[in-house]
Amino acid sequence: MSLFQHAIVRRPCPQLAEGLTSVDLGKPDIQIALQQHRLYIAALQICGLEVDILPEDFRFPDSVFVEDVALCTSRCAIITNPGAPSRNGERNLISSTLEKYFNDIEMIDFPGTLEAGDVMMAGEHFYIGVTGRTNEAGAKELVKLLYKYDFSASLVPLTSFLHLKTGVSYLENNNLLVYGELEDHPAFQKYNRFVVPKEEAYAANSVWVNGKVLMPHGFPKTIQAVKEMGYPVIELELSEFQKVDGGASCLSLRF
Ligand code: CIR
Repeated sequence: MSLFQHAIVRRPCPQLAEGLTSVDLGKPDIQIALQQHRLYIAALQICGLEVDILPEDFRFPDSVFVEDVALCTSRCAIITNPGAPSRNGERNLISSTLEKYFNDIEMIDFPGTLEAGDVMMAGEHFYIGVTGRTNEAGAKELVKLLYKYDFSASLVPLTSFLHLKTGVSYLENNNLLVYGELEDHPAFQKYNRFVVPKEEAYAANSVWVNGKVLMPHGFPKTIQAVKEMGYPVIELELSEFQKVDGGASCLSLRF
């Protein structure tokens, strides 16, 4: 596996409380969110990444979830076409930043929609969730682009998750966290899987960064399982992002 050198994040904006959500955990507090975000950046830096911090954008309440607007691979970057109407304009904010790091930049376009929270990289293979945000046309456009860069890809149709990575995280070395509708999915049987218990569902979205795993604080069984897989864990308070359906991976692009 290759190590990441860079991350891109975007500061949360005061309108974060107007972000899309499917849970009833109250409204995020922007001051606490900013502090949690600073510690998230520090965790990426501890993992050796140089972090490019983009300014908040008050026009887009969900723009802190920068993972959804681009897929960054070792060979190219692909700007997505978010399926949530309130988030679609976020795709226009990222290209100048990506141009600093990538010679090859591709785009997903209508009728295809795609959010990169639906894309999970496992070595040279990419799993693409088909969800309310990523339609089949968008997923197929992405497959074509990935093949162009000598990667492989496959589609994972989903029924209940917001995004694919809501319920599955690849932690390298054949290790996987998996939850809910993906527990018995044939595509993931070949991995060494830890099935995340229902009460810890939020921890199914954890993120491997250069040998360490960034995980939300407060999910002891899953954290213990990841430690037993051999990874140092960095626990992060992400409560304010959880209130608007955001998890550990959503807050950065890593490459
Ligand atoms: C949304 O619904 O789009 C945001 N409130 C949360 C996005 C989370 N992103 C991710 O899982 N990659």
